[in-house]
Amino acid sequence: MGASTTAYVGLGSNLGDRQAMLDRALGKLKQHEQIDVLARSEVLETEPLTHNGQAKYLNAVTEIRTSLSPSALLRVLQGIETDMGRSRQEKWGPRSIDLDLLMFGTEIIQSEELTVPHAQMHLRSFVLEPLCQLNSALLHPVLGVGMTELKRRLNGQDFFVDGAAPQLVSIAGNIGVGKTTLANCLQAQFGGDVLYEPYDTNPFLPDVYAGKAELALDSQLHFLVHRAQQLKRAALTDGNAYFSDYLFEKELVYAESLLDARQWELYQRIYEPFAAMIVAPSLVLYMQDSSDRCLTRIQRRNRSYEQGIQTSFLDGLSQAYDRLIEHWRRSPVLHLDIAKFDCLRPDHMQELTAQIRHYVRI
Ligand code: A4P
Ligand code: MG
Repeated sequence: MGASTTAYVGLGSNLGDRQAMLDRALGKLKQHEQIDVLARSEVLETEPLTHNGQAKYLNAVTEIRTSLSPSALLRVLQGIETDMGRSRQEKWGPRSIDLDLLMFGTEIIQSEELTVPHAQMHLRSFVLEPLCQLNSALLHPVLGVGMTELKRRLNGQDFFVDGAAPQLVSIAGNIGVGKTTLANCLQAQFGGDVLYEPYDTNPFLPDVYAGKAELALDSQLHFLVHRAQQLKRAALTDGNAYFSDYLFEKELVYAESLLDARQWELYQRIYEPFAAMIVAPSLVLYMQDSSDRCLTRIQRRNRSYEQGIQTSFLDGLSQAYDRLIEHWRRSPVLHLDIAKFDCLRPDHMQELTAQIRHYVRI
């Protein structure tokens, strides 16, 4: 081979003898004079991206070296698909074999026939998992982020950007971390609406912070009802951008730490029907900072009922948030380390908004 490039090809099959389909496709790639197959990932069984009754997929990624141009390589991939598809006479729906060109060196290609890196790869764990097995140091040349970090954002799930739904970005993080400030900065960049946590209209909250534990359930129910009103499907417009300075599910974090065992049991039952009403965020921004720095901001903003908050309380909340995000499967999560990110710095905001646009249509 002459000058050659390392490329990555994604393989998928959800029809017929899926393993045999992957093996045949790989065999055909190996036979090509201008393609060296260097490595193949493990084969993963994955749920179909849209759960519309389709069968599960087998997915894998292969690393190749080739002297072909990107468009010549695409034609080879399509030729293999056509050969194998024809033998199965499959026209629509499930596919016996799908070969996608994921990466071609570090090239960025935007033509009518080809988008490289593959336009959806950063939203698909069934691509990023096997890709990271082959080369965990790879950088996504458009997002400017490592594949390992892109994989972490998805937490094992697969997503697509549904531009027709409300484009809700929810911000999670401890008290005083700067969620409202960030929500305002995002609205200044993108337009749309900010959905503020209605903290100052909760008549029970000052008493709860003052130690009246018997009012904790009332306070939590007040928050639950108001947040569900804000985030319910009927309250949000399709295609419009929303930035909420809270994650609805944080209710559970607070309720568990503030309620006694009997209140918590009752609360969980009331919570369910409200949670079913709300729109899931398209993206979560998780802001993390030390409890000490959060406490300094809380003292600076000087809301009277917050002044009794201790570092230990913030530490507990921080751990509960970490657990919530660790188990989060409903949307991608961007992690923001507030020691390194400042939303008042234009260069930081520019970088963040560029990332957000890859996950939400705004
Ligand atoms: N095209 C543009 N860029 C590329 C590229 N980087 N690689 C163009 C390959 N093709 C690219 O492709 C449609 C057009 O995309 C072509 O004309 C090509 O010029 P296609 O393969 O004919 O059509 P397709 O397979 O229906 O589209 P695509 O985009 O490959 O389908 P998807 O989005 O990959 O969906 N769930 C799981 N768990 N695992 C899967 O593998 N795959 C699909 C297929 C859905 N759900 C899945 C999986
Ligand atoms: Mg395809």
